[in-house]
Amino acid sequence: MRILEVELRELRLPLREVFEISTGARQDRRILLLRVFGEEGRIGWGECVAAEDPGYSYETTETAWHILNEFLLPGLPGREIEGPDEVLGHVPWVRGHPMARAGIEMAIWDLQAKLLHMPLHELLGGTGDPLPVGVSVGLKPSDDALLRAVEGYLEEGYARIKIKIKPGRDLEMLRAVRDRFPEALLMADANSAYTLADTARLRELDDLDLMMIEQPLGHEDLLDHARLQAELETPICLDESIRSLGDTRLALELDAGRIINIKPGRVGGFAEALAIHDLCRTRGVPVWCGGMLESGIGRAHNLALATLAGFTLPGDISASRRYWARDIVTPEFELRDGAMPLPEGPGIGVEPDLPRIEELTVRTRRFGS
Ligand code: OSB
Ligand code: MG
Repeated sequence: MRILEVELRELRLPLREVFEISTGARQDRRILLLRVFGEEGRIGWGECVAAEDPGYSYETTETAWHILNEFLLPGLPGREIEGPDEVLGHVPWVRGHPMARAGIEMAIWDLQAKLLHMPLHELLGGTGDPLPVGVSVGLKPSDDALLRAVEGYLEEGYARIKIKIKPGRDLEMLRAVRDRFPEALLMADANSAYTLADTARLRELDDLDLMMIEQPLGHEDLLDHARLQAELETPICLDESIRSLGDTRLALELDAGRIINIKPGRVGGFAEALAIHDLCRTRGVPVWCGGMLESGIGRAHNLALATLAGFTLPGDISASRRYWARDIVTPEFELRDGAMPLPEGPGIGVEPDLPRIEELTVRTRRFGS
């Protein structure tokens, strides 16, 4: 596969509503999109999941722009590669920055799938069946507002509801949701808001029949997660702590969590995500696909990955309108009968709306022309 040209652009896309988690609130997304031009006029698309601020990971839109623009992209056009595994073969010395890497790696997967005339999910080794999916609900100003939101999402057909928590907005709030929806598949996500000193409080969550509690402790603290898991019945799911296969090996060895949230955009792309998936599958550890408030492009990538057999739990792959007044792909992602249908076309299977993307773009760099 020959890479002819690469394009990096930043666009601004406002969320329909504020999304608040324990580390802060988001409204205006600064999204990096990658476009890779291959032979036969085929074009692969990728999205970098880095956020506006370093509240989830050290990477930001700005650091990812820097790493892609200065190091990852300039040497790529003109190269002939066997497949996505080789996309960063010209810069094997670059360390870290998995979100920046993933943006370009996942674009190459899309391009390869298109060159092979097959849907991305097939190239990744998954199926084309519609998937039950979940939704992530941010911190709300009141329990009432949260209950209304949860009710709405259950009516729309989401299979599982994830609720953001933080100290002071946890036990009582979750109990109100559990009392109101006794049968719902519920889980909580703390985004690292607690420490081991909160163990007694977190143990009280065991009564609420949660599927899991996601990333309760520090983003780099596997050892404390292992100590906490030993005290909890509720499985811990790791998100921020898992940036690579190596992190996953260590986490499973330590029993720091019993479920893994795989976000391909967080772990450096699909190759690493597949390796994590395979390891977890061998160990009998369930995985699911998380999200990073992606546009329809990143959402399409996530959905394709989530069709693999080890993804036994619903992912954070909600409909376009959960986040966007209007998505940048057609058709938009929509639930049908409580499941997310897979697009059928080659590659990511949805068409980026180029005129609209142009309108939203604030800066662009082209490599290879
Ligand atoms: O912790 O999973 C998270 C969004 C941004 C940053 C971190 C997280 C999230 C979400 C939303 O929970 C997932 C989504 O629907 O895209
Ligand atoms: Mg999370």
